[in-house]
Amino acid sequence: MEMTLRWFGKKFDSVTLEQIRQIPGVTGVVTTLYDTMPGEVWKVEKIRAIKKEVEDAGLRIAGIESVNIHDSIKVGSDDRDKYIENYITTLERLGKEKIDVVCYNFMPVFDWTRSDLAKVRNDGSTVLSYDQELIDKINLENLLSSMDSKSNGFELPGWEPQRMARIKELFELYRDVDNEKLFSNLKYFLEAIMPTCEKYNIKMAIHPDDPAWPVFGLPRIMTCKENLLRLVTMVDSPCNGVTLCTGSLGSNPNNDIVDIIKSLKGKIHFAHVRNIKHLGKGKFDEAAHLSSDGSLDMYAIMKTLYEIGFNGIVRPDHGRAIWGEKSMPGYGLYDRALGVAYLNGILESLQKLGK
Ligand code: DNO
Repeated sequence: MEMTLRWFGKKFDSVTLEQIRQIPGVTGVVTTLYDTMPGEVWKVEKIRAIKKEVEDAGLRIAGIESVNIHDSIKVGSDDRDKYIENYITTLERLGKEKIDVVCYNFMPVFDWTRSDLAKVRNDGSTVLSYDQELIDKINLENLLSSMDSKSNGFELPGWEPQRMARIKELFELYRDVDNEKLFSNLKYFLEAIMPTCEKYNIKMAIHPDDPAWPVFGLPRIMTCKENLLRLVTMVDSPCNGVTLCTGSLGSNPNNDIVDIIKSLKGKIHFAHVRNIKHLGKGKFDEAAHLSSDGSLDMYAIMKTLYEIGFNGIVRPDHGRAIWGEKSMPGYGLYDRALGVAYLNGILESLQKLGK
């Protein structure tokens, strides 16, 4: 496994490459061209520039998170082929630069959703949290303004203002899209891009829906073992795989993460490993990575990844905001670095015990 950290680029991240370089065991970052819009073809010069910047700092781009999918592709509208062509061009350009893992999601309208970006815990740290009851009560405008007011001034991935300005129009677009339609649009997209992925050995890693159930009446399909297996079998290619995100799948206590990892053997291209604390139905707080701080068994998760021979990229995921750090919510340096140290400790013992 290669330990990485997510990095949003100099302009958007409070964490620097120099800091990331000093976290023991981290050799790469996963990043994106954060100022490109879904559907846009990525410029070769921009790809090369960010690659150089990362390499000059002694790291490598281990993957892209994310190349976002244009809504026309998700909805299956008449102009989708144009956007798929653009996506393929971007993939070719990444492939030529030897960037070979691409994380993406197929969530309608919203990427991840939370009801609070800075819930204060007993230890004084703050975390992202979700409460379905609050979400049900809140109207969209209020949600958007609360996301904005607690984001420490950072633009949140998936909640970019340009996108949120079109929120009503986006809801309208998805009016006739149900789970089956979404699955068939995903299949159409994957079938179109797989030849290019295979040519450059680019591993597509779909991110599960977060939380792992429908929100705001919108369909959501990447929520459980059955649907993830449907995804990996419906388009049969070694490049069609998943991002195993423990926090997203783990938001639903019915998802048995260890079992999901075993059933996806060979299909996991990227792992996001984080812990959450279940607080009741449809309610959870994010937690420190340590197993005892939340509801997930992080040792069992890492052990299963190790045992199925997963040797792809892994990253700690959302951390708490600690020690006074002001960052993009979930993406500070300190708690994610603690997460790396902890996950590396588990890995070292697994490797030594495994010999
Ligand atoms: C949130 C992230 C997601 C993820 C995308 C992948 O913090 O886990 O935004 O990057 O869903 O496309």
